[in-house]
Amino acid sequence: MRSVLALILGGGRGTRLFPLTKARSKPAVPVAGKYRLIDIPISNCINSELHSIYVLTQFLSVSLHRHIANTYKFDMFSKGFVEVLAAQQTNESADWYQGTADAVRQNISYIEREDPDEVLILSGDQLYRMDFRHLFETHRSTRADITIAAIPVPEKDTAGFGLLSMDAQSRVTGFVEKPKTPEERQPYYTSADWIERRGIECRGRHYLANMGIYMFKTSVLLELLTAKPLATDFGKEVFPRNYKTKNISAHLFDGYWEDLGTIKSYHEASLALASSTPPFDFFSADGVIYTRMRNLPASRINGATLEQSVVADGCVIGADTRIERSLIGVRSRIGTGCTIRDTIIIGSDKFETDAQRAANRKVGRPDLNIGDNVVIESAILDKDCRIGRGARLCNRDNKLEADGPNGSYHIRDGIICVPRGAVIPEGAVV
Ligand code: ADQ
Ligand code: ADP
Repeated sequence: MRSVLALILGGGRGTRLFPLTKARSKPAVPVAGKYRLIDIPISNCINSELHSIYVLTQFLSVSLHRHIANTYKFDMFSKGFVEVLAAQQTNESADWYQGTADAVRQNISYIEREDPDEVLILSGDQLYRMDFRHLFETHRSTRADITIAAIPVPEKDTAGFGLLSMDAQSRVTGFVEKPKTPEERQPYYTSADWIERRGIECRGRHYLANMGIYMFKTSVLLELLTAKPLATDFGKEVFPRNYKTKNISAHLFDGYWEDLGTIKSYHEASLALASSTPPFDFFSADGVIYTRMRNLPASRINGATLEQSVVADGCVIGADTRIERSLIGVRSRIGTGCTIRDTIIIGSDKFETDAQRAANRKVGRPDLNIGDNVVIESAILDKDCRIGRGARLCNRDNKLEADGPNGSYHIRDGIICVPRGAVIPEGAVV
């Protein structure tokens, strides 16, 4: 894998994950109690012996930079790097990255400097475990210009994906980005026989979806990115324009793979991790997911009841609190007598001292995280939020979209999101 350079697409404007992206770039969004989104693709790269990695992001937050610099260190004998390339004003461009292809084009000088044979382009907002060496084998053995990772999906799940059609030799013969009508989808129907001959059970999944994971021969990537008219996106322009003239192959994948790019999918996939049979296994010995080491104490739980929940390090959970199907992130402090269901609590950056808690009382400010007798259902609480005692966050009016006073909360897809550092006063009802 020494000839391969990885580029991780760290997100556009991040509107789909708002308010988690209100004050941080997408790769820095916390996930699974103690990780950040960027840890997933970087860990996949490291586990595939791929050690040259750039992360392309729209803005460079201090916390993202610190996270990457402190987590991914290569020693002097194993050459490698993980570096963040933020969209910036240069002589050639004064814009943010306009799309995925544009993001890569704006960093061509970094690709040329590394001079790799292949460039692996990855999405930064997916939860999966893949050994990219297998993709590389497919790419080399089919002598492809481009290899796209593809997963079979049923027709009902096709709306958000690019679809591929394939010939008997596993060459891509067609590509359509997010088809809307049955007529547009129809040419992409793949027979069970075709899929099963490649060792994958079809189970009604007759469409091959583009996973947003691409391996390019470097010369072909540079040619396609500089061809006029300039392409903005891989899915919208580069593949539909070039599948006829370039040799594109597909690498089939049949494991767990989930998008975390919207509030709804982030909420669903996170809660699935807390179930008794999680579809993605953080405990797996092959394919460790790395993150920054924190020297946190083990969690202290006193008379609480937890069901299908995950609790990270450094948490304190009070008596008579009931937590169901929830994910409790680092340094969370939860009071007594609470009920928490279907909720992700991201946690805190620090612990409050007794003196700080006494000071909170004086100014009438709730303590960090969750006070006593709070009820929360179907929510995402970002870092350092303060939920006053007796508050109820249950989306009482069943709203799909709403914004609370002074940005104290936002409801997206029916999920209550409390932004980083927000305060919900004592006894409030949302
Ligand atoms: P989308 O899911 O719509 O479709 P897209 O918006 O192209 O994804 O983003 C792909 C990745 O690039 C994401 O990780 C995103 O955060 C990142 N990204 C987007 N815009 C960016 C920008 N301007 N700068 C930096 N990073 C950016 C794509 C394909 C589909 C395919 C799905 C699979 O187009 O064909 O099926 O991914 O998820
Ligand atoms: P987390 O992953 O725990 O959310 P953050 O990067 O957001 O970590 O930082 C959490 C807290 O720890 C912040 O107060 C930050 O200033 C501090 N911190 C993080 N990394 C370091 C470091 N390398 N040195 C000193 N303080 C740090």
